[in-house]
Amino acid sequence: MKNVYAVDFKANVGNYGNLVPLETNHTVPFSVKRVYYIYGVPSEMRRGFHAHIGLHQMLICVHGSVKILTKTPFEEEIITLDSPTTGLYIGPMIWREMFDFTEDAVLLVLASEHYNEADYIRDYAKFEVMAKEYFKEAK
Ligand code: T46
Repeated sequence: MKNVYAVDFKANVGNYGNLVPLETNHTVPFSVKRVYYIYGVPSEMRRGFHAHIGLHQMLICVHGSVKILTKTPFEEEIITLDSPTTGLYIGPMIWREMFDFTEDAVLLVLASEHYNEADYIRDYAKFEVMAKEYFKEAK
């Protein structure tokens, strides 16, 4: 779907273990200004429920698994992230919800900007109006 896609990262696999390099403006399609990770999420908990106005992010479940719902007013998708070699790029104006975290899940996120609450759209009705306009113009 628009502004969302999965990326396969190449792992250096050796008998001494595996290594996955991530390079900004290359395998990660933006410059990274912030990194955070989410873990210890109870299995019945759902997080997210927002979109971003301008932020670009790459989500990687480096341990365990989690499902990610991405949504615009026109389409929606659910992807399971369960590999440290898979990234999910999420660009601007995408509603996201994260759920079904396994107990051992660690969701690593690379972000293009520093934390800024003003970039969040946390009201779905407001998101729908803004996203309809955004995707009409982005056609
Ligand atoms: C996103 C999904 C995938 C900070 O202080 N700094 C930060 O960099 C972040 C990301 C959050 N916070 C604070 C703000 C809240 O008080 O941490 C608390 C939890 O954040 P939030 O409820 O936004 O967490 P999620 O899991 O719903 O969403 C997060 C990101 O905020 C969001 O950008 O796309 O993960």
